[in-house]
Amino acid sequence: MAAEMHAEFLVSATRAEQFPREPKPEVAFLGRSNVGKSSLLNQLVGNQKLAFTSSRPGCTQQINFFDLGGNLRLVDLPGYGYAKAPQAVRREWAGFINEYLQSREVLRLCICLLDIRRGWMETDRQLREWLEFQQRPYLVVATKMDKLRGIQQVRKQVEQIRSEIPGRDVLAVSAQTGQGVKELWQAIWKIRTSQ
Ligand SMILES: Nc1nc2c(ncn2[C@@H]2O[C@H](COP(=O)(O)OP(=O)(O)O)[C@@H](O)[C@H]2O)c(=O)[nH]1
Ligand SMILES: [Mg+2]
Repeated sequence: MAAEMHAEFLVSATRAEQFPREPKPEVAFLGRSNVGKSSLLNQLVGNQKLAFTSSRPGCTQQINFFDLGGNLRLVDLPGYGYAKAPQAVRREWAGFINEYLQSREVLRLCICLLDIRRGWMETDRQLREWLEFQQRPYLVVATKMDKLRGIQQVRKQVEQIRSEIPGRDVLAVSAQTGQGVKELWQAIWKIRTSQ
């Protein structure tokens, strides 16, 4: 599916006025700096160079919009929880992300990424509470599953993550190997077509 998808970079926004105006459903990728948002986005569309990935945490400060075949937008949000960023910078990022999450009408689904090895961290929980408060649909995705050895380890970590969100599914994926990406597409597509 991903191979046939035509994905295109649209805009890198640093202010809300720069968000695309054309009403298209959006799926946003959220998570800590370095959790693998951009990598997963690239893997989803089968283009390793589309979203800028980096081993240097905290360097994406814009909200990046990508068009997918003209009927869906993927949105790469700046990572939170980068401890080395100065307080004022962190506040500014949080404000910008909040502005998007609070007011973006076309936002259909938030993909919340967790590192499968670490599970929930405090900033992830804050984001989750904020999304629930805002009544935003979200899907928890545990990434970097290739870093774990064996399916037992994966199951154990997924179970651990799921235990904090009763009644919800947790998908395990790897942006490196592509594992779980098909399932993630199905989840995105279900939301996209249900509204
Ligand atoms: N092994 C492995 N490494 C990953 C995976 N996803 C991302 N990475 C690595 O983690 C680092 C941060 O990834 P990036 O996508 O830039 O994270 P972002 O800051 O959340 O956008 C990079 O060095 C990636 O190569 C994954 O699924 N498996
Ligand atoms: Mg990134």
